[in-house]
Amino acid sequence: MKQLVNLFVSVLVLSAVLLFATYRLNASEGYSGGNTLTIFNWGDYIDPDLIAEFEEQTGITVIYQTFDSNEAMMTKIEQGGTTFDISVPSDYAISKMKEDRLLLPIDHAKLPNLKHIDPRFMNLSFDPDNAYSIPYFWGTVGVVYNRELVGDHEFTSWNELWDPALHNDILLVDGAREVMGMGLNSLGYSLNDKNEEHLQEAKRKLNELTPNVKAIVGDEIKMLLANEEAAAGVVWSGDAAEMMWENENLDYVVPEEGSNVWFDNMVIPTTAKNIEGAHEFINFMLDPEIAARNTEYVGYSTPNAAALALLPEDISGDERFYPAPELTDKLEVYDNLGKRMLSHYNELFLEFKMHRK
Ligand code: N2P
Repeated sequence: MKQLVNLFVSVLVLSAVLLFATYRLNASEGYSGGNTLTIFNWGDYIDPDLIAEFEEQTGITVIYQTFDSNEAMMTKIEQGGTTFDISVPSDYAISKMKEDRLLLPIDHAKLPNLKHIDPRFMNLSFDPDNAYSIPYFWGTVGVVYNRELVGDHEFTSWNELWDPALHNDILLVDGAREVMGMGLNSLGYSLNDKNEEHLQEAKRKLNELTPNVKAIVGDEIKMLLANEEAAAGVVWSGDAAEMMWENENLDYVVPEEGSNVWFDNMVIPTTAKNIEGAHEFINFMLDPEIAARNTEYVGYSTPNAAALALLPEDISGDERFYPAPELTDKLEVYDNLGKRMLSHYNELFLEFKMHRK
């Protein structure tokens, strides 16, 4: 009898262990059974306190994962097999994901806070009527530079980055569209150019920049420039804003030949399991007070008019990060260049990276 009891206890313990292991496995794969919400966002792109507050308010448990490029994010979602209830692609990636049927329609009736978004950021060409995407942050691509380290340069032209005096002293954000776009813009071409000769010319021009490039980096770019490890960097505007809070020698400019204006929007991918929770999260992030706190934490520009009104004047009135529409109208949004051309841009960027080795 004692043996039988022992066996029974062992079986019970084993089942409990197995049950727990399965639960852990599911959780780590982003399984959205139960009341969980899996969010897939850019690195350093949310105030972590807000996630905790959302969990508290709704009883939903958030599983949070990050990516560092639209391309990496799209590949992961295309592969399927992982639950993502929310993602935050940029304009051209939204257009591509729509085309590839990777997005679910968003029910505006569930978003009472949508009214706070400035109409200037609604109905943009990549998603007319915002049927699949809701504004999160927006910004530009430009040059952050350290006034103490760059001599007379003010980077009103991209071409100033090629000055031999900046040998091994510049950093580039690790983005294919950003770096190729800069190469094309520096030659006076569009950052959506599909002409093969122009693209090859841009790559040759980028190769010539190699001696000045200290590193091509992700989110660490903020820390490196704030710590004066390099004199200048090609960055997204919000990262520049964050660095400038840390180091007052830094300034940010969008060169005159042109650059990119981008829009990152929240979407619900077809991999979603908690569609209700996804709407709750979007509406939560649209709340003016929440959006204002997120903006102060992250440094990027908010498309939420009511949130902007809550921010201190030194943020909302800074024209480097809230340029007037007349200025942003002169900048280009990345086009969805189509599968083949997007891969080609990636290849050329990779070749440029290899050239440095
Ligand atoms: C934040 C990344 C910003 C994304 N680390 C620009 N689209």
